[in-house]
Amino acid sequence: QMMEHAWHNYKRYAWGLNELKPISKQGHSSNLFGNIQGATIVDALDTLYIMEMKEEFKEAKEWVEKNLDFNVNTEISVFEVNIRFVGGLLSAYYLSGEEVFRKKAVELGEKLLPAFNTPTGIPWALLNIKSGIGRNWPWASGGSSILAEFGTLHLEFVHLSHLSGNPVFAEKVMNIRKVLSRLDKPEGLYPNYLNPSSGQWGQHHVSIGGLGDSFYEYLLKAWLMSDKTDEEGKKMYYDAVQAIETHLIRKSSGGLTYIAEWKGGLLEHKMGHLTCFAGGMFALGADGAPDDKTGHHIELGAEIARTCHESYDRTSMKLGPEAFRFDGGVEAIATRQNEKYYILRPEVIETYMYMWRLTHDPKYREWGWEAVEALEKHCRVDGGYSGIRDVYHNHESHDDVQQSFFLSETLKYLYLLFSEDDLLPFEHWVFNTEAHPLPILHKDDENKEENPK
Ligand code: DMJ
Repeated sequence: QMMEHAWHNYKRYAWGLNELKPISKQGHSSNLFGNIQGATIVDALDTLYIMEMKEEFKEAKEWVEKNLDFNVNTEISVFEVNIRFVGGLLSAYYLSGEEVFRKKAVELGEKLLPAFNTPTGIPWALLNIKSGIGRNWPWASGGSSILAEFGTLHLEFVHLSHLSGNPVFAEKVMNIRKVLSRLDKPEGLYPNYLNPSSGQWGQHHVSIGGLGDSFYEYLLKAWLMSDKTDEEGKKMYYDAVQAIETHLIRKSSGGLTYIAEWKGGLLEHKMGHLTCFAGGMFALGADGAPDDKTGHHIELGAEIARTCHESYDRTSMKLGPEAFRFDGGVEAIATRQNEKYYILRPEVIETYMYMWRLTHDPKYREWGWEAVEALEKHCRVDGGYSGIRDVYHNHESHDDVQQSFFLSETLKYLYLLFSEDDLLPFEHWVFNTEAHPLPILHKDDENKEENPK
């Protein structure tokens, strides 16, 4: 019902545009996608499919066939377009088998290739998909590319090669790996900024939240998606987790485990909502953890889930802030006004979903249900769902944006949290960072294709 409300209002007020403004009941455009249109449609395709909203899936598919157009003179974020559009199209293809999605995914992948034309092959953040001219965000440490952006192309690009028969996509992302694995890492940590021309790190700022997050996620998932054959991805992931544990993970005096940020060797005792995805990641990676550390990684996931739940529970609205702190006498509470907002993000519910699947502890469903009730009470409006400006207030001030990831991630992870484990089982699927399921490329399947008998 929540998906129906989000979708039908998008359809009514913003059909074909990127996102919905649920209060003003009109379209919302973000410059992340330039003039590419229909972000909500493409991001929501697989959610509609999984929820068996057949009519809606059909109309979304028809829109993609007739209107999704990449022949536009526009500058886009390579990362955002990859995770939402390429990821969304790939999942829609794998779930439905409809050729149009495969074709569009490969066509868009080809448009993104000029982003890799840098001296090192580390891609630009921004790309004009007509001219092929790229550049980096002007604010990013002396012209650097961003770890979470260039490190979050791997899964989709491996699938693009798989589906197109063209090895170029996989080669581009394997080269990113090569550049990273050759570089010295301060204390074994990966700074968020890397200059694509010099191949040197920018500012030594390390984060498992914004600017760093999904790079770590994709190391683990690349290994899982390769049917556990990608030993390099595996090693890089577990080595990184080791360094994160040593240098970033701390326990508050009240007993809450959190992941701090690292700035040139100094810790900032702050954790972002984005960082909360790491609970699910640690638990998902527990199985392959070296040195008998499986139980330890599950426990780490459980502790992060508990801390993130506390960040929700300690607000008036029972929805978590964008960032919360463990200093100045507070724990798991936002202290700065500009960190008190909630924009319908999925990471905490994502972690509940992984923890539920991997432990079946009923508290994760209880916590997920608390989030449902809070979303219904505070974010649901006549025209859809809106973010909130301050989750510590008693009265909502809505930000008037229904983010496309609310449909692709937040609602999908909630649905999976309350479904049986055989819906998109982890043995066969990994989720990209926008919650788009991609099939594991099983060793046996490859043999079958090469030698069907
Ligand atoms: C999504 O686009 C993805 O989950 C990304 O990895 C981080 N930001 C948003 C959701 O918060």
